[in-house]
Amino acid sequence: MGSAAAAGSQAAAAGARAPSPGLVEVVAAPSNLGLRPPAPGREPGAWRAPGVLLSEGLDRRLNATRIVELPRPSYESRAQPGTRIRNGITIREHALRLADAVASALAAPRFVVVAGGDCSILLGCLAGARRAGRCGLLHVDGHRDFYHPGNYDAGSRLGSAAGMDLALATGRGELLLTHWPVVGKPLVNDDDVIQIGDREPAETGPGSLDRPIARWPVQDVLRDGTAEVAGRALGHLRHQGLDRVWLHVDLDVLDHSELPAVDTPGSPGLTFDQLGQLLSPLIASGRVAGLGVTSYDPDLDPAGEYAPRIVDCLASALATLASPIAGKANT
Ligand SMILES: [Mn+2]
Repeated sequence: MGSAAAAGSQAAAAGARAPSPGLVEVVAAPSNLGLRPPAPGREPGAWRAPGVLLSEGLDRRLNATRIVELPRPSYESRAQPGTRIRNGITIREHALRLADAVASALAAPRFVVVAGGDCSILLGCLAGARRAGRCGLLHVDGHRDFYHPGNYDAGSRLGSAAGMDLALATGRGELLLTHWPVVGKPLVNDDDVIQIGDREPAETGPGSLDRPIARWPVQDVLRDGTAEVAGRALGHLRHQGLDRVWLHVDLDVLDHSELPAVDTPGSPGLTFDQLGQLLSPLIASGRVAGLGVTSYDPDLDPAGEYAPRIVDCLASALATLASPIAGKANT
């Protein structure tokens, strides 16, 4: 029995409605709404990432059966009325469109890959995935993205949703981005979240993570290995009775020497190979409903040298789903 067939039977045993291998849909979510302007009067280039990844062959490499391209939302640097989150109103509008796209892909059923965009796309991904019931979150990110009015002074500056997406997803912050149609609030319970790969040591202070969110920082992944941490994460999902999760991958979990073309690069971090090795068993478990990839900024990659490596990494992580041979093995 191949690994994809094994993954399929595990998912069936767990009661998940898993798509057949090979049925991948790509949703392009060209948002840069959650980021600060890189310079006065300029807007972040993360909105270009889906187009660049598609032109590098992302859909072909994933053997995607369908591509849905959402319109590019318009970015405003100034505050919008009634919110202390930059582009808050537009983020909600974009997230609702994204949620529709994700929900229909999952209902098909297809495995959905959402190409962002900045981390604020997590909200639309979860809002769509949750319409079909309980769905946990594997948040693989170089940062915890956990700023909320309980741990920083929201009055002092306009907030960036890309630094608060995990807080918003767990119901912390403005109602504008925490309460969603069909689902209500929160998009995901703390108990149903696993954070992997952040390099932030502080357990208190601005952006600190509340218990009981499970967390393995990047230092653990580098010390114990990707297979060990993936195994712990899957053990936690089994323990929680979670047979369905959304996988959020912020590419800033990579070391800045591997991928400098993100809004907030850092170190230590993973290599592309390590990221693929971490994600692969998670996806092969059959518990992952879909994946969102965020933070690549083509404006910071003028020679276009990193897009092929991102596509390679995703293709390797998703190999058990994308391979037509794996599909035949399952029939
Ligand atoms: Mn992030």
